[in-house]
Amino acid sequence: MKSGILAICGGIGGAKLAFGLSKVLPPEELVYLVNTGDDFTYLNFQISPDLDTLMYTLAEVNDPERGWGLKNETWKNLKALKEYGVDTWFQLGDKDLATHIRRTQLLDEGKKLSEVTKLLCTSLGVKHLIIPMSESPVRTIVTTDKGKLAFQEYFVKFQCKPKVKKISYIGSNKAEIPKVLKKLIDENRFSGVIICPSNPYLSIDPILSIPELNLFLSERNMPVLAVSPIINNASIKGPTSKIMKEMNIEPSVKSIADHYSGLTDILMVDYKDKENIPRLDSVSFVFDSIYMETSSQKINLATKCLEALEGKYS
Ligand code: FO1
Repeated sequence: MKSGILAICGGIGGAKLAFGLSKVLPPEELVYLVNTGDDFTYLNFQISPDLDTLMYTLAEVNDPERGWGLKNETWKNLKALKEYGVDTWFQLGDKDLATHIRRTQLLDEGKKLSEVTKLLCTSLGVKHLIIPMSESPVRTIVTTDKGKLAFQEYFVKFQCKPKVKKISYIGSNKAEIPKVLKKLIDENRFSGVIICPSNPYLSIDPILSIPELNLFLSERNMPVLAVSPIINNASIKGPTSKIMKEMNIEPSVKSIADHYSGLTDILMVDYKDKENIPRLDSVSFVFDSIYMETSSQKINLATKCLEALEGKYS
């Protein structure tokens, strides 16, 4: 890669913009850095939900309705496990299961998560490089009124119902940054960074909690643009605004601007929030329609983000 964009993302919201970007920039000009704080071991398989959501999305085999997993999925294995009395609170589809079997097999052979991700992506025809934030485990732990919960317990088993008190990222201080990412950073290959509209606390902060990656963004020599996950004081989808309220943070674009303060230069917000913009010297705001459902909305927003990074809005 000569000089390109680093897109930081995790989860379903982030994958929408990530898809748009993949349609605008070729693999030589775009790399994805993905949250692995949601990863866990389930039924002895190594599961990396955010890596898979992005991989399936770019391969265009994702299920658009559920947001996660594969389209045209079947659930025979899940049904059979249930018949054996297995607690199947985390649903693995038959085809999706192949991804987890293969990932676990390759990791057991001693391959790094970044290598495994590349191999899986190649098999699915994904040409853009997807890099996990860490080779070693970094785990998001949600402290709630029901106690400490591992991310997937909080998110899937308890469906984000417990009240969030604190979110921690265990292992981030000794995270092993993938060599391929280190090299791109050291060689100044990025001309801009886009933080996708993923949940800031659950999907982006695990990445920012890794000291080396935080330093890369704080001491940046290229512009960083973040897309707000909030429109009109509510999350676009998912539990972002619920979590913000529980942590006594007002769900607003101002709070998002404060959250990313020092790490971003540009915040892309929805036209609907034009009246809610705080005066901040460090951040410039750009406006567009940031709700994405169709492919053309995703491509449009990706194009607008790139134009904003190029200074076309300033
Ligand atoms: N999300 C659910 O709400 N229920 C599930 O049973 C579930 C299974 C699942 C399996 C594989 C996978 O890659 C993702 C899966 N997800 C499921 C989504 C996942 O929990 C979340 O999208 C992310 O971790 C949040 O970014």
